[in-house]
Amino acid sequence: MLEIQQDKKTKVAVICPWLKNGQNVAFAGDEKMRESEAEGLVLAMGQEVVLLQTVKLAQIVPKSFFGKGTLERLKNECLEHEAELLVVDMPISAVQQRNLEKILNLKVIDRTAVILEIFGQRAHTKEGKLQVELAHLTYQRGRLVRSWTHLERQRGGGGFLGGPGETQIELDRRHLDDRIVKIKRELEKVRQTRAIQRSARVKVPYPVAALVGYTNAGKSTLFNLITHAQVFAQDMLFATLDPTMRKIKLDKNLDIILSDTVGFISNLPHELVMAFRATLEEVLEADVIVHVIDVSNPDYKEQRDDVLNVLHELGLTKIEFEGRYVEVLNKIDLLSESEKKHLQSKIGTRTAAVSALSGEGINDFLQLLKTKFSPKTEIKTVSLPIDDGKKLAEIYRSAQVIDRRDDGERIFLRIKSPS
Ligand SMILES: Nc1nc2c(ncn2[C@@H]2O[C@H](COP(=O)(O)OP(=O)(O)OP(=O)(O)O)[C@@H](O)[C@H]2O)c(=O)[nH]1
Ligand SMILES: [Mg+2]
Repeated sequence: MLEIQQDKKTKVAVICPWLKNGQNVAFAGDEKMRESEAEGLVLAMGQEVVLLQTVKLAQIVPKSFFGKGTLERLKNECLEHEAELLVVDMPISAVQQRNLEKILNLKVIDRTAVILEIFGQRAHTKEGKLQVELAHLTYQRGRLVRSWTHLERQRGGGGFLGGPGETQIELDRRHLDDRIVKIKRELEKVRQTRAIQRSARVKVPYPVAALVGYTNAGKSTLFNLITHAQVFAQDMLFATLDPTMRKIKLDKNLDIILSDTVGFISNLPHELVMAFRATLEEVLEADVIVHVIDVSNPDYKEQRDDVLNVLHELGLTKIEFEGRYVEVLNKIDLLSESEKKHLQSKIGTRTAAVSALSGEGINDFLQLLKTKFSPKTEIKTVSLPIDDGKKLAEIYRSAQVIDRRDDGERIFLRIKSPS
């Protein structure tokens, strides 16, 4: 992890490289949106941004990422703003990182390291922590191999800025491999425990609604408003890394569990995709999926598509969406009257426009949510051993099976049955 002092904010210079040849990071928005996202990440890390700029590049310089002229200018500007850390909003190699640090006389990290740091600060369940550590070790291991150039072998030994020698690298690599194996084993154990807990919860006849959406969309704020629970809600990206669940009463005879989840982000570093996806497992088992969208964000349509794509990739087919998908258009308090009118005129039967901050529209949303949990039927997930044919036949006889999955050992069924 980064050695950032907890009591004092680190002054950070944020540089967004913009490749002129179009080989850009897969970023949908324009320069301003990219800058504000990169700034958001650094703020989410708990640090202060003293310099924020887009740097146009004709190409990436293999050794130092930026060209000589740019580096000269950056060095001066970092000095002027007293920056203590430089964040490059793109993946950079270990060699580039070390050379940049040497030239700029400043600690340098890339986008992946920033997100890892945030995930590390936010993870609070055992599984979340293990996933982040695994992602971190994988990241470190990748850089160890890549940084092993002949130059470093010659140089040997060395402190932070010099390359480690061959033996050291071998040792480090073996050490990392050992840790990775150990963490994977621990993760497996935690997952098994969780599966048991989950099947225990299934026996409690509460259907589940999961809040999903882009980071900063307002999921935790909405969750708090509805549950009055004190979940960490702040103007930060990734305020939540682990799902949080609370029971709420939608109606006299309708108790459901509301589940808050980690936010999506575009262009997630590949080391983190697994860690992120694992946190979404819960979402797949939810009876109703509530997609929270920040309509005050100019980029909200792309963000909405991103989220839907990931849900599709995770195995939620269009048919599965039918009847169990709700959209919440959030932050309408930030829209002008005419924008609000326009939005409201387009609202369909599965959508509610709300402000999780002021409470406007929340009743409409709760009403809409209620319709998704029909009082006459109950949707629940049951699991049984894969070889229990008798029970399986019984379930098929007495209920309507909406979805069926198995993990090799157990079958998971989502069923609709009279309550
Ligand atoms: N103006 C306005 N701000 C809102 C509204 N809902 C949430 N916010 C603000 O948006 C910021 C992010 O809200 P969160 O609830 O933490 O967002 P989230 O979706 O849980 O974010 P992650 O946990 O990072 O995925 C906070 O500063 C909230 O106060 C709203 O309806 N109106
Ligand atoms: Mg949150």
